[in-house]
Amino acid sequence: MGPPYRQDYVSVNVAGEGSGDRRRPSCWRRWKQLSRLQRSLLLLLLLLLLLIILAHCSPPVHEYLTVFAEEPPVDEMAPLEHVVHAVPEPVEPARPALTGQPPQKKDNASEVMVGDRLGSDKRGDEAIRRRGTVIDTDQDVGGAREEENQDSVGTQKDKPPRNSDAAWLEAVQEAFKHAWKGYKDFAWGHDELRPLSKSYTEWFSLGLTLIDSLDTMWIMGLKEEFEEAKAWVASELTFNKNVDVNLFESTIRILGGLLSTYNLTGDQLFLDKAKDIGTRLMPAFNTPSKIPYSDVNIGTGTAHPPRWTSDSTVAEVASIQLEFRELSRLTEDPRYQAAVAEVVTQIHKLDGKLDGLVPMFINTNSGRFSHQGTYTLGARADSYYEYLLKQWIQGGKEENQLLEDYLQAVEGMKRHLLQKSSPSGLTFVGELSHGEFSPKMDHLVCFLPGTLALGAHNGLPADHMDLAQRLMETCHQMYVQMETGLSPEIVHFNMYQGSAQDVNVKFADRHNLLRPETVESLFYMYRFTKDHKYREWGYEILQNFNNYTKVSSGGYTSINNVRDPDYPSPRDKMESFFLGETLKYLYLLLSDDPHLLSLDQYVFNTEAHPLPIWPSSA
Ligand code: DMJ
Repeated sequence: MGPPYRQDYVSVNVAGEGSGDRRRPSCWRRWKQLSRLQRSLLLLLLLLLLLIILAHCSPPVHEYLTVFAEEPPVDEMAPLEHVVHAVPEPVEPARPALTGQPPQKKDNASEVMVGDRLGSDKRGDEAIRRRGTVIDTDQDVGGAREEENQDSVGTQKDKPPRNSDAAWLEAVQEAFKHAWKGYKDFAWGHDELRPLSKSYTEWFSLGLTLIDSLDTMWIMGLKEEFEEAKAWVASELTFNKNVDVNLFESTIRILGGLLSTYNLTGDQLFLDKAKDIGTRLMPAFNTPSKIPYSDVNIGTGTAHPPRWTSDSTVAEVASIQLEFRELSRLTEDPRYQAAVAEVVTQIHKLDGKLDGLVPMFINTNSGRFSHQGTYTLGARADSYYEYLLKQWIQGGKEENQLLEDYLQAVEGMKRHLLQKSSPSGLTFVGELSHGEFSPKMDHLVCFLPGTLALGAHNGLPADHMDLAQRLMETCHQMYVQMETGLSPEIVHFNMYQGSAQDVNVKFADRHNLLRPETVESLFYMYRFTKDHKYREWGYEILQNFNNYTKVSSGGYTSINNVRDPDYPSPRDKMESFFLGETLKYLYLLLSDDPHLLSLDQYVFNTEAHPLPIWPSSA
């Protein structure tokens, strides 16, 4: 019998393992002694354990499972005329209270670092770090060191200073200057800023943000910035380019922006440029039906529909009228106005409307509505309604056909799309699809309170104003019920008695693109009612843009998740309408000067560019 140590040595070699781990052989031996069933069970247990750990570490999966489990019961109480379309996808519950108070941030809402579990983002060599009130792009990846501005972390430090017009105006100006700084430093002359990557995106390659911002700078009295931008328009802006542009987007942002700036400044440069782009857009109307194509090449003068269809969007073909009509008035060339009037006249006569409500698509060959049966005040139809009223106002309230179509559409909306939520009874505008009602409301629909109020101000029925007030409250709730105090792109309202909260938000709808519609309506509501709550609501929204979308090196960014104040997940894009519309409406709302662009003298296009109401011909 040999000595005991020899036995140990032998056992290591028999196990066939390396010599570095003396415990292994005995574990392995125990494992081998287990039956096949025992081994399978153990492996299964390990796998389960791994899955549980993963679910806890990965917020999207974890949240998805939780929220899906909280899905409200499907339809118990259908509205009178239509079957309620059940919400088919998982939704996130909203904050239950309807207090109107700004949401409280969590105490630990301090910062989000690159590489942490809440969602990291790294572009190039930069770390993107959110530090309470700004998204900081200036730290490197390993830069987890604490910064000096800890006092601003995770606090609602900016409460509305009541009745302080000067402070409010300064706050909007500061926001604009910060947005402009980002654009100037990293995207000058390009279409849109990517504030996190300190670069830009091109859409039409026409300096979209710069043109969209011109009149905002003029209105805010930012002369230096305006002059710099004007110099770029004079020396760099050319429309003689082989690029495809979208007729609607280039009309409302570029043509509208140039016409508005011409009207405000009287500078011929802007009218010349407006005439140039307006003329280059005209080939879009050369279609069999005279309903324009969606896209035009402004260099070659050829127009075409999208690759996959010969349809155009109703909102797009019916929301270019204010601009082309104004171009005709200023140039005394009737061709522009005639082209857009033809579209309105044709839509007026078309079958397929539901009590004044229009479908979302129209065919450029046949001139008829296509994909009929869906009615919404949101995307693809929204500004059709807005422009019926605004053309009527622009033209001195003489074009009765426009008024009739508008009034009929409001009645149609009240009859088919208006509902109340549960438990709080918020009035909202849903959608109808082939007879089924869906309690879905886009943030885009929040233009409606302002438009209804504008109509009432111009002599339309007083109940339009009542409805405007109720819808304004709803749009406000779409902000205050979110953890960031910023609205998502789309909400779904609960209509079932016993619901715990009024608003649900699907995962895919949690983004905020810095859109203007709610602050736009707040501006109208305040002008017409003088109720200061509307200004306070607007100021809160501004603060929340500052808290969750401001990028330290300049600019603001769209975000992916309005429900996560710890990491709203920046998208790295500043839309031109943030400067053209959102900040302009905030400035007008907070200025409290009814003579600054009086609503009895100006009508705003759908991109917030003010155009004059035409002098009466009488
Ligand atoms: C803008 O371009 C216009 O307001 C348009 O009518 C809708 N979409 C954006 C803003 O949300």
